[in-house]
Amino acid sequence: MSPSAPPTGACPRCASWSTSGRSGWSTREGGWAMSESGRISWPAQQPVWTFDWRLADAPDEEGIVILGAAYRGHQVFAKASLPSLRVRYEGPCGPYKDPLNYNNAHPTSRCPGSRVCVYAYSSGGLRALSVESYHTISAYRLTHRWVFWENGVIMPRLFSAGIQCPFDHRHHVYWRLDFDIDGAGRDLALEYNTYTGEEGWGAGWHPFRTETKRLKNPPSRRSWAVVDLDSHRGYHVLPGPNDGTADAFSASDLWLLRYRASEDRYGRQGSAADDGLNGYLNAESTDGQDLVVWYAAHLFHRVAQGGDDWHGVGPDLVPFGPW
Ligand SMILES: [Cu+2]
Repeated sequence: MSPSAPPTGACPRCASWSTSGRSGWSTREGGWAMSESGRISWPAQQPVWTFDWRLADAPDEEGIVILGAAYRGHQVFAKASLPSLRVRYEGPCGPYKDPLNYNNAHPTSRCPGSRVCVYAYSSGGLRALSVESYHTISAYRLTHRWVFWENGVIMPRLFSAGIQCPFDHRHHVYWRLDFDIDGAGRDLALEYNTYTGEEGWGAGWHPFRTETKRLKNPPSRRSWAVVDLDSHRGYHVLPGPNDGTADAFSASDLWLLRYRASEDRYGRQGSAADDGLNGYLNAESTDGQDLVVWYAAHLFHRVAQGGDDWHGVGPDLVPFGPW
């Protein structure tokens, strides 16, 4: 049995999807790095989600990567990943960049044979498939999870516990969402605010036709969406309740970029001191283009809450239109 074989023995419900897992030595550059990867078609009967996943070591360390995801046969992502996780202390430590990779991932009791654990569950009458990895970096314990619901909702999540340095701090989590809704081109991103009028996209919605960076703004219920201009299928990007707002160290909450292969740096995005994303903003058109959305959450850890206090962040990605 390979280390990443489907954990059917450990999880009675694992029989409800078909997956092929494997581990091996390779990277996109042909180098020597361990990885674990697999293919999902879930549920096995009448699949609603199909995608590949991969968890690799350096230099491709970007948490669990989701590749070629399709919902009900329509493409959603070319790739979704977590290429940067930075932490800044209100004290004399760091800042640090904490890569989520194969090497610092560990099997858990739910999936003792693999570092990426795939399991199904039900909540509120809906079924979901979870793909997660558990990591330790120094004193930190981190869980990276993608949840795919049968109604199309996707929940990227990062959970963290453990105190590395006894000061309050924020973990800044950057998800890269390379949307390719119904294919790579013809996508448009919009922003919702309660104060925006009717501009042809429904009350409150304003389209962004060039690259931009944005902040969260809860008073105007600010959120975002990406829509395919031909099929009118799209996804909302809804900030999570604990995702926080940018600060001087991590200065934006969302970047809207035109896809450029050179701007996918895998796990080497930015540094501990700088997320490096503003350099990609060069006023390129985002009107009906191949788009990439970076979403940042800012997870606050108050040291007085202790090292066993788990906190989680992440947006909800909610489909709309005729999926
Ligand atoms: Cu922390």
